[in-house]
Amino acid sequence: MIGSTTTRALQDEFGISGTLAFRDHAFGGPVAELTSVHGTVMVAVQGAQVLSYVPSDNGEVLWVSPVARLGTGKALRGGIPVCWPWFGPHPGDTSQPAHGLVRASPWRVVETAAHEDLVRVRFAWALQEPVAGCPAGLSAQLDVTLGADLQLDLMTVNASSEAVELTQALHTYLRVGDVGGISVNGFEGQSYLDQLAPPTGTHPALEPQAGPTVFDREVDRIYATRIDAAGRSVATLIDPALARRIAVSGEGSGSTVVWNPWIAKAARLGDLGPDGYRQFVCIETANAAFDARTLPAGGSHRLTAIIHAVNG
Ligand code: TA6
Repeated sequence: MIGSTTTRALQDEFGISGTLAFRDHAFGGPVAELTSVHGTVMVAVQGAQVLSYVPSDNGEVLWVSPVARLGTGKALRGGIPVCWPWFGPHPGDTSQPAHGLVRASPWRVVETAAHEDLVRVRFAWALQEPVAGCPAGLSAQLDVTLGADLQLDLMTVNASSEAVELTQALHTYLRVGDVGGISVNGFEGQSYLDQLAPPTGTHPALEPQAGPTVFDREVDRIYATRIDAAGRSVATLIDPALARRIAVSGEGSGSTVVWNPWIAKAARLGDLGPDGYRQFVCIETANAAFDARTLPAGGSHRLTAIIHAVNG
């Protein structure tokens, strides 16, 4: 458990009576709890990782492994891990952790705010020295806002004197009634990079998506996201068993990762709990693979995910 004095200090400095409180979570670390007329959100200080989102008119939207723990030095399985400043394996250094540097690392709480029906907590993380090709001066800020939906804004600033190639994802684990009965709309006619296809040289083939995305095997795809005139994308999870639809909208993102490990990979991962693979699907708002972003010296980029659940 990260020291409860940390939690007490966070509560004293950033707590907002009746709407935002810090407490030690059973998973073993401090969390921020956001509460409003729209529902509740819980965010761990470790990884600035959203662990729960319960709208006032719906059930839990996110999935967290029943065997998840904070403070183990590993990313907690579930919720919305922040993959930054690279997505997947490090492009040049296999000794680096998958999905970047910050998922299992404590972030700094820098601000909290409550305004009308919005409640927000802001976290920050900054590279103090160069790591794996990422220069000191590269920093991230994550805003988690509870309103009529859940919004995450991941802002990257490159205050270094060199250009940085950034890949990243808000790796959202959505709770489902049974993964075999769901479908995901929004990628019909789009191309995707099949992460399960055997590597084929420097330019892996893009596959065409015909119809909704369904799950009867391991699925690990990086879709070229369809962007509207406002620069926004949307993927919709249809979940008949829970009688709900969940829209995952993105801004600043040209790629969306859709993943379910299915049986064999779930067994290899070993931290999903019994039949855990049937209880979630990941729809990840990203800048991944072909959608990497180059930040010039002094440049910045905002990646936004907006999650909204509707009954029916
Ligand atoms: O987002 C899909 C993915 O890259 C999969 O390939 C799988 O590795 C998943 O992320 C989980 O990665 P993790 O490092 O959290 O086990």
